[in-house]
Amino acid sequence: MAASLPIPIFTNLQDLYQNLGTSLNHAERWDNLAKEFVSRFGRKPAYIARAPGRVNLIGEHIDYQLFGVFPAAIEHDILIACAPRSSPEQPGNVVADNLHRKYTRQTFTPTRIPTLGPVGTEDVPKDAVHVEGWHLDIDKTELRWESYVKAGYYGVLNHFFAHNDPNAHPIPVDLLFTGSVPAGSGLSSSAAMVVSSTLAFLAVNGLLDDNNQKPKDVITKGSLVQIAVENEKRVGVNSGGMDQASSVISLANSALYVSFFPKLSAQPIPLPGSNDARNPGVPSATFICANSLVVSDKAVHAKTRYNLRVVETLAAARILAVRLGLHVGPREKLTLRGVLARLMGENEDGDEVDEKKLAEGLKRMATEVECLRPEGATSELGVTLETMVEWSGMGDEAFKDVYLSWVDVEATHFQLYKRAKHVYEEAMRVLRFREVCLDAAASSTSETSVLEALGSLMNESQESCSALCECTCPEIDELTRLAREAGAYGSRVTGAGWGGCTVSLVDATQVDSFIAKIKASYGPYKDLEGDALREVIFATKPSSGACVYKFE
Ligand code: NG1
Ligand code: MG
Repeated sequence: MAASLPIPIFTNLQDLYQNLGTSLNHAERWDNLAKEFVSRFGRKPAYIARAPGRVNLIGEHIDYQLFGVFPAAIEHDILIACAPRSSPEQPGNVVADNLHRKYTRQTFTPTRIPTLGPVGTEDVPKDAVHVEGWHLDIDKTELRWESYVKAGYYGVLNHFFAHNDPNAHPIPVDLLFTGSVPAGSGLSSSAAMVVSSTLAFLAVNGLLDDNNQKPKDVITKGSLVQIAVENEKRVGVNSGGMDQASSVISLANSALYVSFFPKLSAQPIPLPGSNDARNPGVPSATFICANSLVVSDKAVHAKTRYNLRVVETLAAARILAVRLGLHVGPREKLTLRGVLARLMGENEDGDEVDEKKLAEGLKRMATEVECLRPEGATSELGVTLETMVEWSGMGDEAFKDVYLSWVDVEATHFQLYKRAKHVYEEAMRVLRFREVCLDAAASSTSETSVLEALGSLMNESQESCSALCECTCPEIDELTRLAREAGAYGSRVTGAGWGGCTVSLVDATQVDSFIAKIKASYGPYKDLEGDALREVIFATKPSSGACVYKFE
């Protein structure tokens, strides 16, 4: 199983580049980072940690409801050169520097606190993030680059240095970052930052070396995903696990089907024609990312956007369960996937998912959600908080405590029907998308009809993201329309949305002409040339997931 494999550690550069399996010239970038590290810190790095961004091909806003998604790691990544520093008087001190001048050098030290005191006391500031025995401040009021570094560090401290051994000290460390994942564009620069930071701290603290580990401590790809998901929540978004899973587990030349129920599992899936890209006449799937250039600031808008979707879908799940007469614990935050499992009598603690049963269940749920349709004059707006509480069958206080106390949301109305319908139908599309890819791989066919089938699922997904999930924006809607006009089989928003990138499915032979057409038709691209244009619209090949290079 892909998730139970260890994190790849390379000591030979040729093996590393081969594993990355991409066409980019890596050598120059890795080499330059190592040289810069020497010039800034006066010694060689001990490791370089790498984590890629990802493009989600299909399955949007459903991972936090525990439905499977279909992303692929991209070639764009974050690299961190790092080395321990011998200054034992400052345990755990971090100097984090960045090749990008915009991100200035940051220094911070986690503080050991003897016992965890009540929040707000002198030892434990109000907004501190608590580690049993350590604390580290993460500024949630504004987006700061080092917050992702701290988030990565937090998990390492929490998992490996939080016990009562006074001799267990994290090592002081120097870090140098470089990144090629565009920030705030839906390609998960945040997950790439958190995963690579987590890996760098694990590496310098000797936690990835075989000889230092007890078997139970071996850090698998799956356990790195779990730590990274928890870590990223520290930055303030209650996300699912798609980004971290694809950044960690992906393999070159394959997309990744990631499912979260009953537990995390991941299956690499080849894309149609991915081995025939240079074979003229054979249609081959190429995915093109195009940035709408609308920046969606998650930190600023989470209350009315991302986190609101999380709350709406959770509330919808409880109400559905109640209406379908299913058991739901008084304080249980049942997911939409959980509702389906209970309806179909699935084993919620088991390992296996009966795929046929899942598909049948999804079909049924897509109609059961009708019971969530709001009525009355203001039904377009959704339902008010009062109605939602009433429908849930819970008391006002209990409802607010379970669904609203842990997350910041701002809304007068809640769209339960639209969101739940989106989730179940989108989950169905993911299964179909996966099936089309698997069938094409099994018969080694890559015909136009295969790309057409995938493309129309992507178009349906875009329509649903726009009309039901309402996570697009006019520019994204326009860009996907232009992409279809320019010959894409399908085009959709990728990632959280409200701006950021689109992903379009194009035949490998059409990439250049497609990009030229979009440049000519999408207003914000008109004045962009050369590198500036390549930064906003580019074809991507599925890349491999996170790894570490160890200097010897
Ligand atoms: P982005 O914003 O693209 O990183 C977010 C979530 C995902 C998933 C998608 C929507 C984070 C870190 N990630 O992705 O888990 O829910 O939105 O499908 O917030
Ligand atoms: Mg992100």
